[in-house]
Amino acid sequence: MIVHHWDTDGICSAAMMIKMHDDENWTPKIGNYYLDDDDLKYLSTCGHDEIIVVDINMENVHEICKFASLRIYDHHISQPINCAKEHYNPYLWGEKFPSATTVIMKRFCMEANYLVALGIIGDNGPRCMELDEYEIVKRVMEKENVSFDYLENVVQLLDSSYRVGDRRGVIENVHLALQGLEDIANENRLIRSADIVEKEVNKWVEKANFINNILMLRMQSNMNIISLVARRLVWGNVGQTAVVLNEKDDKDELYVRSTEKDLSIIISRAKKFGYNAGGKREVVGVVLPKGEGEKFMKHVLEVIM
Ligand SMILES: [Mn+2]
Repeated sequence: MIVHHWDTDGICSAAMMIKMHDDENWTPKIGNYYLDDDDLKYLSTCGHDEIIVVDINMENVHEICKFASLRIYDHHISQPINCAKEHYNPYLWGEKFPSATTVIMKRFCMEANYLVALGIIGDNGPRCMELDEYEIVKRVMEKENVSFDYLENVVQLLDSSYRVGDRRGVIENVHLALQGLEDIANENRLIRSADIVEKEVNKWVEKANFINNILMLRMQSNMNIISLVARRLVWGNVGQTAVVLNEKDDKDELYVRSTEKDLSIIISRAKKFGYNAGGKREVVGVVLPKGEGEKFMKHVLEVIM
């Protein structure tokens, strides 16, 4: 069983694992960077004795070792998981990888293909052009005879499922991704959800404003678009830091993205407060109980100002 992140990099990482060895795939509840009781019960009773986790750092992932053998391939900030049969995350030895697809490619000596490229673009957007790994993207563009815009659109389509909260769609997308770029690009289910997402994101992005050189936005949306909104804010303003607070019906979300500051300290601070938090040096996402976002945002601003 492959357990994967719900975004494009996670979907493509799962597809790469399945390409090597046919398997089922599954994603935790969208927005949960941990396995809740339902999810643990499902995984422990689904009849798989090996579970491979890709592109997601779940704080209680070690629970899996109680009922299955565990392997992890990831590139997020994390601690070593000692009960895992293999925990391959270059972050653990100080190497930064732009996607889990590049981690898996390296670990299994695979050739660069469109799945690898989609993972790179998914996690980095147009900024991936500044990375060494952009060579991989360029090679794929030549081989598949497609433009960067085309690949970026495919990423938006794959990501639209989690953004509208379609967990089953995320799981189906792994198989769609294995069929090839054209099948993803022509999938009506995804074209519809991407359209809904686009309208919602545009509505909020234009409401951001600068406070002490930091782009700030308070929004209220039940869609999972906070990371996309933060990205749009930073990409349009190079060298910027964006702080977005989203007050959902059932919880608060805080997302910080910066192209210049090391944000890892925010993760440890959030965890000290007991919040669910994760990310990389340049992005941090925190999930908080409803009504607590505003308070924690003050701590965040202390760190980045
Ligand atoms: Mn990733």
